[in-house]
Amino acid sequence: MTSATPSWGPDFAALEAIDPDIARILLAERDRLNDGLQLIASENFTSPAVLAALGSTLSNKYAEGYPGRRYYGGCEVVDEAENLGIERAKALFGADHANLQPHSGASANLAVYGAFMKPGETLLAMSLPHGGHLTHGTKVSFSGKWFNAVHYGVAQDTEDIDYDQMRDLAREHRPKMIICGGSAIPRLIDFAAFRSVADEVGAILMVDAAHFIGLVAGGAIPSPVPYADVVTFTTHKVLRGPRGGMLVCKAEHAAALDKAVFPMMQGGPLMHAVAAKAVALKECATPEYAAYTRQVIANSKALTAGLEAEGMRAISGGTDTHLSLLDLQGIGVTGAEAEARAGAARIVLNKNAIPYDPQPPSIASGIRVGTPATTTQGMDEADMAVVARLIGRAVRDADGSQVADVTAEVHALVADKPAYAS
Ligand code: DSN
Repeated sequence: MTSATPSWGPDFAALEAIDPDIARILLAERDRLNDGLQLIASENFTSPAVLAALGSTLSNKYAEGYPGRRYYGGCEVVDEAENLGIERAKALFGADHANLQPHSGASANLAVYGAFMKPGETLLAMSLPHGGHLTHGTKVSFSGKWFNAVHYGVAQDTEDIDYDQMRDLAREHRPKMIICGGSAIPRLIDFAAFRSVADEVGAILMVDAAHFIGLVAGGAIPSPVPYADVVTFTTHKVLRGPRGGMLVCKAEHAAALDKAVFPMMQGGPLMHAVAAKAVALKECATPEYAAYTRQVIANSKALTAGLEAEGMRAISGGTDTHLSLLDLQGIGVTGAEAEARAGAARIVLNKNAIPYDPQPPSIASGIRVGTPATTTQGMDEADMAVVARLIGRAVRDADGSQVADVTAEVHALVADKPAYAS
């Protein structure tokens, strides 16, 4: 079989020839993305340029260490990629220092704990059922097994972060580290408030910005970088880069955090992923990306308003970001039912616990929806109004009688705005 692409780059024909099963799966996943609405708040459609870097010969290189200080020969080329990425990250976020090597957000968080904490010491973070994250001290994670985790939540009336509770817990427990950020927080976070509490009790402030760092990169929401000792994030959410992690920090913490990423927590970096992160950071520095991030939020607000009109209650009364959390108790549907019914009509979203949820997490009373992916494919507020109506129909469709109709409308909506060209 001949190939139109050179032997050193992504070569789909070669893959088809060698492994037709995996080739078929790759096409099936592209078709799945094109065939419906992707509303998982933590997902996006990364660019062909990022995918090209991921599918490159940089995947071959061992490069333990950092640019100019490696434990292997032949790193002069990958050094250039990592240096470009570091400089782009520093410029984009106004940070003193950046590390692009964490394999994931969890790895980045692990490195921060490694740099600043010893087993048994105390961290203060948002509780997972209120919107936090697995790696912020839950009992099933290393972070909850190795450290004494204390959790703040949202206030019952506002459903926004309970800053008074956070401050009181910090004063009582004197944590070594305070963490803000999470995976289901629709509202802006008051980083100055966290900084002032961290200063008062002598704690390190870590912001896990995985969900919203892309909005920061585009200038659509305020940045945590001036306030935090260290900001960790994933690179594949709104930021629209490859799957992976990253951190930026103040100069005084650079050496400790670099040592914690390598050699404390990781071995060889994934240089193809590091290069792909550099590509994404370049894309994020453009006016087009800034406009994209503003549209992500506009779409999120429109989708949330539409879902409220469908009888779903927006936790905290709305959203300032790319995601919202909807309480479905008022329409008598569980999160698990909603996820399954929407999925049957090619609308992909996830069930999610809501604060003070009476249901277990496997059922949940809510759903989480986000607009990074649909905005990448060019949808606007008018499209979101249609999407909200389709979700409303799908999640109420207990007997499946609406599946064909709703699926047809989903297909009409995505027909001229595919995630990826076929
Ligand atoms: N699993 C990610 C999310 O969906 O938000 C967080 O790690």
